[in-house]
Amino acid sequence: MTQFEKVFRNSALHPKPVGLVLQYGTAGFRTNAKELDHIMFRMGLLAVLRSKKTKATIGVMVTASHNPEEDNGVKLVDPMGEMVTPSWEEYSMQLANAEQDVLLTALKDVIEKEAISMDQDANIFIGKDTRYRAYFHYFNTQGCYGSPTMEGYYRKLSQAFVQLTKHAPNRTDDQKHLLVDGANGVGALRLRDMERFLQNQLQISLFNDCREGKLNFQCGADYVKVQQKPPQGVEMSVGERCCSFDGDADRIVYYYKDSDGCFHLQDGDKIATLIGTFLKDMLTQAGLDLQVAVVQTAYANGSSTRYLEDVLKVTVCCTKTGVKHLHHAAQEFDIGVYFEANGHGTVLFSNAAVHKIEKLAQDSSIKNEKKRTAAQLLHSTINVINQAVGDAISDMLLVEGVLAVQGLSVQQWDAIYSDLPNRQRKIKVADRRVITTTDAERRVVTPPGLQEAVDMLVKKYPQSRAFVRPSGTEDIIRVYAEADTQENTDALAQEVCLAVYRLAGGVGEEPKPL
Ligand code: G16
Repeated sequence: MTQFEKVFRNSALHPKPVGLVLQYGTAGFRTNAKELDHIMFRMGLLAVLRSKKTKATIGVMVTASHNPEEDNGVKLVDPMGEMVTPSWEEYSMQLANAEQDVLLTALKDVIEKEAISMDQDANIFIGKDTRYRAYFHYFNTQGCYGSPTMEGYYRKLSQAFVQLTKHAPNRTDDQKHLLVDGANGVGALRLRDMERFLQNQLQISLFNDCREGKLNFQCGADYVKVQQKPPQGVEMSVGERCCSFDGDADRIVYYYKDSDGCFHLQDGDKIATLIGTFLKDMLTQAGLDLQVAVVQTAYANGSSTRYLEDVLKVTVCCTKTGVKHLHHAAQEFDIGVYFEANGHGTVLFSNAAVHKIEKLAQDSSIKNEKKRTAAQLLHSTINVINQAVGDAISDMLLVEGVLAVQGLSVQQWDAIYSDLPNRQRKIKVADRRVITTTDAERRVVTPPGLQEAVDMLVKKYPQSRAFVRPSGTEDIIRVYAEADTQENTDALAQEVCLAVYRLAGGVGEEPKPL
């Protein structure tokens, strides 16, 4: 039996529901797990082709990240850890949506267009989160994932973190203490394993750690960010530093409670600002002339953008939602800090920047201690960061390291700038594809009249901004609003929701004020 005959026979065991069409969205295919059987099979095929083409290991990530537990998803990861290149997103949709009888034609089309040698070996790494529907036995993994890689990761990051904190001696136990909400996801399991490598430089109290409770349910980074309240199951005292991961541990947000019981959120924008400020400080002290840029999306709080541009004086770019877009933009600079407000991000250093920093950090002839220390700190910063697409644990270690070195409490970090009140809402419509956008998703193109309605509403409130975009991971429209007060923000968000409901085919009950 030929390879293609085997593919055809096995694909029949994972049939595509006739007529079902799925899009490769913000972070791959993502929907109710019941609809994904054929997708998993077909993405296995595509991963093999991508590996043969690149002659390198390809990643297959089986996760629906922040979505509820009954959803699942899959995305392909290119050799350097980036999301798969856009032309291959197209191929993935061709394969995913091909009816059963033309699947082989679609497969052969990719092989031909990309001139893939089928004699080349393929190597696939598979990752999954803690969802119970994580099927991945379809893939030919050739035994290429396992514990040695995890230990390597723990050791590398922990050593870099310990190096960073050497420059922050005499920290009290309180300062070393961090509450972590693991969202009952994979990050909780990994963090438990990793703790022993941290040499007591971080003392973690872990909550929502998979022992009980559902993945992402009333916990996790998305819940905390969107609801603007602490997760269930975390016992916070006044002023204690807390953070939440999401289900697949690629997002992180921080928060604390003040003496009046008010909740304060430090989201991706605050993290980017903290890191950007630290890097600029260190570069100045080290006497290195490297350009730092911060990449954000439309969700970035207006105050953060103003602070970065006017006070910190760094270049700020805005891209469409999705790590793949931010990552690409950040690669254009010596040092590109990118974070989505939802806590997804990392820092990229160009090869030239790494080279300059390494050279300086190893230069024993430097007499100026401040300069030497700054170079070493920059060097440890590079090592603590996961430059692939970031992850919550490495981001957490970087934030903890920066706070320690700068001697900042969570309240002092929060006081760097004040967020404008903001609100995110979700609206259900019959077909979310009716809304198309432009200008990094800040303006609506279709349906006609919707952008004009949003513009009119925004004019009613001081310091306000609002936008509307279809989600690429959930079957909904997202609405974002910010204004001078929470009351005005909520009123604006409500009015924009109504405009979407009326002009873009809302379903179910009309949106109500929160
Ligand atoms: C994914 C993407 C993020 C994006 C988020 C929401 O996150 O990786 O870049 O911000 O979806 O996207 P959307 O608004 O299009 O639904 P995660 O953490 O769910 O993988």
